[in-house]
Amino acid sequence: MSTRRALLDALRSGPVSGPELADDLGVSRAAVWKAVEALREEGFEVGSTDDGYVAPTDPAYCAAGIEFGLDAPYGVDYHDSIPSTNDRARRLAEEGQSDVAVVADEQTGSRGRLDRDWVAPSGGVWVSLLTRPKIAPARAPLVTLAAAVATTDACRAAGVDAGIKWPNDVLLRRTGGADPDAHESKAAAERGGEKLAGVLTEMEGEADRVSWLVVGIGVNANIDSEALPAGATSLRAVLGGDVDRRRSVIRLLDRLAELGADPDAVLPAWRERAITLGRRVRVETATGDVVGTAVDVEPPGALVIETGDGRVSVHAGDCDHLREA
Ligand code: BT5
Repeated sequence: MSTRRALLDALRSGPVSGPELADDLGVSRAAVWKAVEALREEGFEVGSTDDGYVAPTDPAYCAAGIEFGLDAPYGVDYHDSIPSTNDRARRLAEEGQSDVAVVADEQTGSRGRLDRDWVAPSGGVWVSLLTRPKIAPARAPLVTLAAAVATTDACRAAGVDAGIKWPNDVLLRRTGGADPDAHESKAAAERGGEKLAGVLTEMEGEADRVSWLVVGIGVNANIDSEALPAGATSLRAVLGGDVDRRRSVIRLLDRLAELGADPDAVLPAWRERAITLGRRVRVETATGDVVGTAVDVEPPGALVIETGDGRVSVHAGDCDHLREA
């Protein structure tokens, strides 16, 4: 383990003295001091007390700040501004890396699915996790569902009532009322609610084995809704104040790691958080529209729709929630 990471881990359980850490790691005191200085330069304000070095009470949103609170075994690659965290993660994959979370404050060329643009100004949680799961490519949709679950849980922990629209949109859940569509834009109404977050999964692999997988998650966190496209909202807009992005991204990554280790938990968790199930939907697929009532999601992530002509399983497509007939 690097001195930097060991220092961050040691700081989690209270003050740690330089000599103690140098002894534990078998490195020089100068090396420990250098690591402390490097963390400070990164924006992670390590304090010095009589008992040793202490962690900042409110760590900054930076690589060290995120790694400091993270239980999951991921390194963090942080950028103030980058074209796309997914593109950066893909490049790291090509270099042979794994278990890295690329995080940015702002993205200038981020992507949605099917090469659509994703608006990602400063203030969002823009993160792409690179892993090399030992699964067949056909099982990869499960990772997208897991990402939607983890994102929903992070939004809920921040105090926002989020739910999932198949397959990967995290929306603000409607709170009922006579005409639930009355206060929403047309775009949001067609989508089934205002969009808080989206997921873009990309991978490379052979027929039977994924080589690398990048799951990119964009959460509109501390962003004004005016800066977002029609039909989108943000945690700030809903809460009337800002969330601790550091905490949110840590929750997100830890939850993803948890679900990655327990794939059987993903579908039940997804079903529990779904807004789509029980709704009338129209899914635009490559071979035409499927209209009916969404009744289930089945492995590895297909939506089961009850149509006039029986049940149809849809594996990919854009899903609109329709008004009840
Ligand atoms: C998605 O695509 O929802 C996946 C978005 C993934 C973004 C993350 S951010 C970190 C990582 N790095 C990347 O470069 N990408 C990932 P899709 O379902 O195709 O939705 C895209 C559509 O949502 C656009 O065509 C817009 O209509 C709308 N949109 C764009 N930006 C948005 C935003 N910030 N919030 C809500 N909706 C948005």
